[in-house]
Amino acid sequence: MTQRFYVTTPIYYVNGAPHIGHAYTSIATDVLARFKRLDGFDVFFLTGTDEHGQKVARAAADAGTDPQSFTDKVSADFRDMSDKMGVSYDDWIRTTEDRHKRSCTELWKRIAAAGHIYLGHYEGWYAVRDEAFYDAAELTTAPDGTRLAPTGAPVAWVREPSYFFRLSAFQEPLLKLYEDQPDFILPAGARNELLSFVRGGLRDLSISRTSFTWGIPVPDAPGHVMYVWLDALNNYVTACGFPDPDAPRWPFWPADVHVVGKDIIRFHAVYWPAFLMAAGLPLPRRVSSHGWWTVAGEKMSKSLGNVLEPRALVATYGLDQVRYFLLREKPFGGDGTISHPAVVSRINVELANEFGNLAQRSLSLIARNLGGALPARGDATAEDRELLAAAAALPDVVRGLLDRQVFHEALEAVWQVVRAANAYIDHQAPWALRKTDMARMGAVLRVLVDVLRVMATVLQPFMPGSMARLLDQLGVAAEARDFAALAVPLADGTVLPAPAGVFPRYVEDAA
Ligand code: ME8
Repeated sequence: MTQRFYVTTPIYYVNGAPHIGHAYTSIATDVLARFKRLDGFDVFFLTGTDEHGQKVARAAADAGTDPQSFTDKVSADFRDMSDKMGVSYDDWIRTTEDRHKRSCTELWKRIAAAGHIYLGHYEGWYAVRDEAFYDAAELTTAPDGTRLAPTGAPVAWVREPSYFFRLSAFQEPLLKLYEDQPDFILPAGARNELLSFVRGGLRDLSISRTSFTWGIPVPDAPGHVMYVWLDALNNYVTACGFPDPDAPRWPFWPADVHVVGKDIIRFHAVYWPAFLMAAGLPLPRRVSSHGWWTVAGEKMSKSLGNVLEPRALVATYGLDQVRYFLLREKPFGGDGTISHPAVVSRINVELANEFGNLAQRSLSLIARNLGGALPARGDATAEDRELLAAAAALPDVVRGLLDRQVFHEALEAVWQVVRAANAYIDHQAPWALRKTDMARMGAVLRVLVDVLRVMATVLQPFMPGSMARLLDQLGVAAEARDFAALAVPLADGTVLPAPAGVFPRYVEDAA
């Protein structure tokens, strides 16, 4: 039976325009989805938008529109951005859809029926920007007297009737979860932080609000709307058809990986499993968190005017170049910075020189000297065998690394083979063999084509468009590009199309 794989991005708040941070999460998740598809899995890849709550309601009011028209417009813009970034999602969920309202109502009822919800009064600090409650002890005071959350978001004192979720009852079950599934939270740094947070004790969580109406009504409780995080997290089961056990996608639950930024790990690794335990539903297998992008060392902000628009970056550098940079430049779990020279260097050194030139040199020697016909392998030398073995190991190596979401290590593993192949071509010098030993020249070029084929195949999830063009040039049929197809050698004598560079150098505009 085909194995299933369910992977998600966070659903993005529609209070403003998409930026490179959102694109980053979606591209990383896309790489996982594409890899698993090539590995023969039945994949469900979910993304979408988080549309309720005070933050979005305020943004709509500031724009002078009603929240529904506002969210329609911004959600469509996020969707356009995802499409332009090559994000191959299978479903685009919006929390204002009826299917989601039905699903949240049912989730609430199950948690309530199990005795985990009670009515009380909330009094405390709330940050609309984070849609989160904070303890007084966590706050700092700005020079102008404003009280600030640890994230820098201003907080306001809130006092209103509220339903509470008995989060305190889940401290032990959560600690047991983290212990039984040591990889439930990755990377280890994020896990350790969360462990000490949960060990410190959990307070019951306010899960309804009465001071505004832009949310999903709490069943049988006029005036209460659900806390936006309860609503938002539940999107992951809504998309599987919850509460219908016969929904075609229900077998995808529980999710294999929720990819999230480090800012929202607590919601995904504490609140979400606790809600699911309370409702008697299976828990996701992994929450994988990533670090933060800054722009030339500065936090992106509207006031600094340095917010990077993903579609504009693609127009400047090219889609696959941007995708490659984001996953290569920094360790997934750590922070990193984007700057023009850093992007240009990755493009010109690694993509154009090391990888693109290798393909171009090999394929043009075949075109010029062999009429474009794919040469046969010769008797393998030790060098041939070493390079071929390094390439043949790549699918397994990359699979192992992507199963732990260490994207930069996966690309580094491929690049070790790229560098080895460059050393090989320089040492074998097929252009010189042309005059002395045509048979050996053919054998060397065939080794290079076979190695390029494996590299292009495993790089498809990262750079789908460019690798499709390269696989065309290598004579690999469109239906033979998954990992299983690597077992079948290319046919000797296949006439390859005329080679054309896949990665142009980035040349600074003289103007
Ligand atoms: O938190 N660097 O939505 P959101 C890297 N709606 N990633 C970044 C980033 C940056 N500078 N800025 C944002 C929400 N991100 C909730 C989620 S899920 C049930 C609800 C990414 O629009 C990162 O993945 O604020 C972060 O988690 C996400 O955008 C937050 O998007």
